[in-house]
Formats: sequence, structure tokens, C-alpha cells
Amino acid sequence: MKLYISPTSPYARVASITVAEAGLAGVQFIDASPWDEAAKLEQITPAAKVPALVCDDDGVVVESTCICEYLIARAGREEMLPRELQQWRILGLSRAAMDCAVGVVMQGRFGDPESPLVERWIAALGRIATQLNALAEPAPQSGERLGLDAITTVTAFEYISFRLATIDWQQRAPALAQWVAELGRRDAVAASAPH
Ligand SMILES: N[C@@H](CCC(=O)N[C@@H](CS)C(=O)NCC(=O)O)C(=O)O
Repeated sequence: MKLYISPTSPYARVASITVAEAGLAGVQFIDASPWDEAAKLEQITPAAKVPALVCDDDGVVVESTCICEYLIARAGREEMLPRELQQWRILGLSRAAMDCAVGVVMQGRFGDPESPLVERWIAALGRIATQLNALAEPAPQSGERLGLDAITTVTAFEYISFRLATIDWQQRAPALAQWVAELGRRDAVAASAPH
């Protein structure tokens, strides 16, 4: 299988970490910037976004959530999917944080940095961080696999620190900050840090 990614995309990073945590062998990672190599990506996926997964029969799976669930199923690691309500809540809130953060970055790059949407999404990020702070869990031991919920949380909040460093979510959500820092030290997570 070939996984198309870019080094700064949080959606692509969730898929990359999922491959590593699920222990899936035989996945080839291919860098493709959606902005500088749009033509290359268009030939792979009609959405021209990363991540995109080209399977061995050339079928293509798009959208990070679908890709991760497919990879987890392929690896037979269903324990990485949420089971408890709390894990679903964490996954959903972290996805929402990722969408808000990417939206702010995209407005700054291609839209209007003064747009009311930016203010709205930054405010939402603060509220999401507060809720996740109350849900923060101990990081799993090194022998345990990370679930998709924790993978999404660490990826979303490291992306915010990387691209939107002026947002001080750590001050507002210290338990979340500690959780994200612990998760960030895991091999599969540290190896894919945005750059
Ligand atoms: N909902 C998609 C979002 C993917 C996405 O927006 N990726 C960005 C990079 S962070 C991209 O490729 N953007 C190109 C575009 O929007 O045309 C997913 O979860 O996979």
C-alpha cells in the first residue's frame, strides 16, 4: 500500500502514526504537497488532499478517518478504535480541534486572516481544550498501543503548537498539556513530528 502524506498535515500524520502503532508492514510513505504538487495528487485522488491511501489492488481510500479505520481493520487491531464513551468524546473533540486549527491556518494562507471565522475557531479551540482537559487520561505504557483517540489528540494539539504558537492552550488546559507531552514522547509520535 502507498500512503500519500505531507510532513505538516495533521490529517496525514494521524494516518502515519496509525500505521506505526498498528504495526502494519509494507506501507510505503510518499510525500506529496497538496499545494506544490497538486497535479500529482489529482492523479491519485479526486479530492487532491492528503492523506490518500492507494491499496494493493489500486483502489484508493480517502479521508483520514476512513483511512485509519481501514488500516486498523487490515492490521486486526480493533482495540485501537474507541470503545468507551469517553474515548469517542476525546476522538470527536480532537477532530474538531484539528478542523478549527487547520481552518485558521488556511484562512491565514488563502483567505482573510481578519475573517470572523478565525476569531470563532480560535475561541472554539479554547473551549475544546477546556473540555479535553477534564477528559485527559494517563498515557498508555510503552508496551500498549495508542488508540485512534489519543493519536488524534496529540496530533491536533502538537499541530496547534507548531502552526499557531500564540494560542496558549497549555495554560488553559494543563492536564491536557501534560498528556500531550507524554504522548509526544512515544516513538511513533516523535518520529512524525511536523517539520
Ligand atoms: N477531511 C480530510 C482533510 C484533509 C485535508 O484537508 N488535508 C489538507 C492538508 S492538511 C489538504 O490536503 N488540503 C488540500 C486542499 O484542501 O485542497 C481528512 O480528514 O483527510
